[in-house]
Amino acid sequence: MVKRLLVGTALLGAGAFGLSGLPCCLPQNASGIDEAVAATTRDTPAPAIETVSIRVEGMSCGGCAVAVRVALDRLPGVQKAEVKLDTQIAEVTFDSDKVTVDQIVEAIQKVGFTPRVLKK
Ligand SMILES: [Cu+2]
Repeated sequence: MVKRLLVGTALLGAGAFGLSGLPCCLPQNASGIDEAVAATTRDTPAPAIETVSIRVEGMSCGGCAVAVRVALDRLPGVQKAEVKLDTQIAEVTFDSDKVTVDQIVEAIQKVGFTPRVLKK
């Protein structure tokens, strides 16, 4: 009886934590996704390929990571975007003739997270 009560309390606590506080999935300004990806994607292969690692602060679940990845994938010039929730790192391979690191950073900000460029 006592044991069962304790388990119930623990579950309640976990539930309360999950529902409160941290921005989850698409926070305040989810409409930013459309703005971030408004430009059309061109699929012409290009030579000036670079990779940037960006720490993305504020991701709290897989939905957050997917939202960031989708926003990056849709940027013209982004060839590949990998977003890892456990390390909070996004690795973006992009064509620097078509998109800049600043634009990539901006796309992450627009879906509600805080990007910090680690290395270019
Ligand atoms: Cu989330």
